[in-house]
Amino acid sequence: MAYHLYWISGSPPSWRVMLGLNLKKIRFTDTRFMTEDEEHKGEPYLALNPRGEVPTLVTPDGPIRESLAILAYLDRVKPDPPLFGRTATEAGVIWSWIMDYEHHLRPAMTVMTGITFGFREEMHEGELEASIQQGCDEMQTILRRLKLMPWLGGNQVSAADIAFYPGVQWMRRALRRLPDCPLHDVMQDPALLRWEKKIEKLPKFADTWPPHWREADAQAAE
Ligand SMILES: N[C@@H](CCC(=O)N[C@@H](CS)C(=O)NCC(=O)O)C(=O)O
Repeated sequence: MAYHLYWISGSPPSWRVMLGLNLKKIRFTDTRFMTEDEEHKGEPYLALNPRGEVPTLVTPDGPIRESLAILAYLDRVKPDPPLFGRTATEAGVIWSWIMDYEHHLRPAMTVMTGITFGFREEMHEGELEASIQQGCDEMQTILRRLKLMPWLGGNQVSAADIAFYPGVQWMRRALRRLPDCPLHDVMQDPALLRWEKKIEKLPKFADTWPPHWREADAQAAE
């Protein structure tokens, strides 16, 4: 098989790449690293990804790292359906939404989920609340867009939707532990729910759902 993906369950950038590969109907084999085994921090993986991060996609052209770079690569390898638009305007709009997410919502979301799940400690008082407030503000901007357009980039699914979706699911996960959080209302907006349902109808979507979430939810339901 020409493509091989290294990933960790629940890793948002890994999830993006899986969504992209499936949307393009590109078949791939894969290696799932378990975080606790630290395999991604040792040789030979560091030769593929010097930062020891996932995802890395091994391709006929060599290893490609960084989720957005991998999506851009896939778009050149197989232009249909396009992930970054067909026209200059579409590319500009899609990138604007991606960079908005990367620079504004994702940092807030990383703090919020990090503190909620105990991956990191609160550095200063009120940091969790501040990240939630920023998350609400940024989500409002995205909701205004999703009320106007079916997809973030316009009329077609694009890299903007794929880049954003895993973050939404992480926020939903964190909210289970934050019962009184103001983000609950925002996250119930029909425009967002409609958009998520459309993503979840994309090819092989179910295969991309983090297996450790599936297992944890099945155990909790027993
Ligand atoms: N900017 C990178 C971020 C990659 C990243 O942060 N990966 C995390 C998982 S979400 C990772 O590999 N963490 C393992 C570690 O650094 O030990 C991308 O978009 O691919």
